Amino acid sequence: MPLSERASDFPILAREAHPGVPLTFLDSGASSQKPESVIQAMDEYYRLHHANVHRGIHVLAEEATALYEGSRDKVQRFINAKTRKEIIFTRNATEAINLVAYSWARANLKAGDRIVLTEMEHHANLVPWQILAGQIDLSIDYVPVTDDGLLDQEAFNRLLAREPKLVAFTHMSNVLGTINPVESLAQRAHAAGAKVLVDGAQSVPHLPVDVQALGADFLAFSAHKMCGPTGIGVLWARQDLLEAMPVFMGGGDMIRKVTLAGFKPNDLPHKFEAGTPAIAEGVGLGAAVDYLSALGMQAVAAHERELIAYALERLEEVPGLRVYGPSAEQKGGVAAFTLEGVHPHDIAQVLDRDGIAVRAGHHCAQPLHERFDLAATARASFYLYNTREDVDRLITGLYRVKQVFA
Ligand code: 7TS
Repeated sequence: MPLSERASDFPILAREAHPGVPLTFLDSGASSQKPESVIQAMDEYYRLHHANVHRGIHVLAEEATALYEGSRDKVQRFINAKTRKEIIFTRNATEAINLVAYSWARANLKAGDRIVLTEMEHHANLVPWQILAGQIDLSIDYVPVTDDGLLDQEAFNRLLAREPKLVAFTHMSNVLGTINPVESLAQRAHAAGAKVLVDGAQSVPHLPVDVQALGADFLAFSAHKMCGPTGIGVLWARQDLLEAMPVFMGGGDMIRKVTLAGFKPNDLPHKFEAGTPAIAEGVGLGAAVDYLSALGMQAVAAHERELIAYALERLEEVPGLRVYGPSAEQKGGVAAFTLEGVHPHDIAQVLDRDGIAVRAGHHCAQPLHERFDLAATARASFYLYNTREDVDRLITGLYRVKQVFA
């Protein structure tokens, strides 16, 4: 079955947006929809297998543990991590980045140290570092974004000369769609002596990601943007770094032994997973990985490349419309745009009347919007289940927006 027919795997895509109005879902950058197989896996888990994990000696506890830990193996294979010990389950990408800021950074950075971020980051990869910088007196340098929506490579090299301890950047911008050259950035950062954190929230769902090829030290992503449930995300990190990092949250499961005098942390990956985890969500993430793996991430990426090229071509036809970010070859399936004389929220509201779901606002990237002198954009973001017909409906909808505000 070609990817363009995969919408039928997603029950929600068959519903109407409003009575008699079909749904055109173009907001997968915020969160993707879920295929039947993921919904079924979570339903079945609760109907047949639920118990707490890692502790019981009864049949349900063993089944729940096998399912939950089985998902960790699936994630390991999906991103080609060397060992399952490198897969830490968190609540989402945000928590994964915060884990690195609280554990690795507090143990390894000191007052006066520098870190490098970029102007195109989601707030999730800005605020944790700003909090930390305030607490231990770090300096943050930001790689500027060019008018084309790319990272300024010369500026990146200049900032590396200041010998930062950490360089953290997104693999793919959730606004511009820019796909950053991670291998090259990571290589240069390492040569300058920095550790590298990659925000994979937008890349892992849409592109083949091989952590060994990427050459980073940390990678954060969320299940809910990759056909999985909300409530679970992943921090991948190199085993040696995780072994050396101090524990983050304390409680059950993350310990090997506790006495009144103190505790001994558990082995990886449990060392960083305090308390009862999101078990059903873990199972759902495993099913999502199965679903994406069966389609093949090369195929998913190729489908979205084709779709964004078509979308950019059609959007350019609309008078007064401006799309931000690079050309289709350097971009994932995201188009953030403005329409002359119409506020982005009004665009989204009028499109919604036609059942077309787009996001409007700053998309948790306020500094990036400021860089382009914008308060907000409207954003259409595509996934494997979107089609050229969805793009056509968006264009028709935009002409209607123009009519309403003419
Ligand atoms: N990093 C990037 C690049 C993102 O796009 C997002 C979420 C996050 C981090 C945070 O992910 P979370 O699952 O921890 O919340 N981006 C969006 C978006 O573009 N619209 O809604 C959420």
